[in-house]
Amino acid sequence: MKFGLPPADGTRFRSAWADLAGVGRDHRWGGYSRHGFDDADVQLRQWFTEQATRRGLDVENDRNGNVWAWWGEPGPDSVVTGSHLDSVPGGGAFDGPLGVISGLLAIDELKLRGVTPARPVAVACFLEEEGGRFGLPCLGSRLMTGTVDPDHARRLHDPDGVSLADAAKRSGLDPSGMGPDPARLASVGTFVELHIEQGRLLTAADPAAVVGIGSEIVAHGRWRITVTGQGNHAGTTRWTDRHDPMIPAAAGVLAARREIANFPGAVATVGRIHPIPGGTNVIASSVQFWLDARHESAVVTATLVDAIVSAVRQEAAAEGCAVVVQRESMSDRVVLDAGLGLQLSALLDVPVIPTGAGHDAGILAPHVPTAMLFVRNNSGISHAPEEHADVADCVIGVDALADVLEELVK
Ligand code: HGY
Ligand code: MN
Ligand code: MN
Repeated sequence: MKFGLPPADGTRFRSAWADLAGVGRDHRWGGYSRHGFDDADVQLRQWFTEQATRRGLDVENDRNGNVWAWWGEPGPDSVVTGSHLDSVPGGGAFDGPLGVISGLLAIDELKLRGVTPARPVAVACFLEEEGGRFGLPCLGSRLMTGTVDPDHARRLHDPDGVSLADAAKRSGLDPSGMGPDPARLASVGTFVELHIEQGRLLTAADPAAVVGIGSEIVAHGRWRITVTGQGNHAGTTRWTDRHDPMIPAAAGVLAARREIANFPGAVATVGRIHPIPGGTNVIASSVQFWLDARHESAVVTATLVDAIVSAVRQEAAAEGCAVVVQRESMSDRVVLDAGLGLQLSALLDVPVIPTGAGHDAGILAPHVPTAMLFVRNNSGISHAPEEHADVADCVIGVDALADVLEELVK
């Protein structure tokens, strides 16, 4: 970048990347399934701890399942980078791990440049950012910042009925300690998360740009909708006798697509639907499906969800089914630190773009000056096995992060 040495060669990046390539591969769907405290997550945390220790960093596992690697004594003027190691089910390799690996390699870069930080530096890995196992995104950063009740969190369970508390215990973390960690939060002076771009706003802003800076994160939430009908025989139950919960659920899936036309800039998705019992020749007794809705305004997001839910309720009334709607998470729009953004934009001379994806940076932003760097994703595809950033771009991303850290640790 403008100030840095020529980008670090790709060798170190490729080596770190290769370490993770086989961890948590999902042979059913392709891509990766790495979820909070599962075997892949534990293996990735061990890798991170080993990599950090090898660099002489002091590794701390905090009481909320997050891992911190410190260069210098933690203190309120620290500069923290990092991201998450978990994925969505069948997700890509870059969402999360790119930020963690880039943090470690950016520290290498600072040492290669002979930088002696005047402030403590850390690389953080946050627990279960995707919410892929326990259903609540940014679980570790929410626990640390006190934006989720720890008792509620401990009771969250995965599809197999394993609670967060039990999963934490199995991985050696005492769940009774989970909860707000003001001292740790106070030790974060500035947070900068590097992330693969999810979408195509960077390329749209500047087709030649490899790195971008985040300006804001849209409001977004998740709702679990349960439709209950009457289980019955697929072959012998006359149409007039049916109370098929799949019909209102299908109305919800279609309404999610139809209603966004009435809310410009909004998106709504049903990517997960679970009929019970799920037999081919069985009319389901109930159906659970999850709605992911987003818009820069939380009010518009809620209005959009209301419109979708009313379509479900309308169909359920006609089908003689009951509907229960539970909001699983909601994050308001977050504007990232403007001053920091301007400082980094001047330093790196790259585009500034919003994002429709949630991040731990969004959870920390109300508490500490926070910035995001995005690395070019040529296809824009994310949360899918095709998610990809070129090594050359990732190396430039590491160099940009090193420039940012060098600037902030003065
Ligand atoms: O779902 C999201 O927006 C993020 O990728 N966790
Ligand atoms: Mn993600
Ligand atoms: Mn992510």
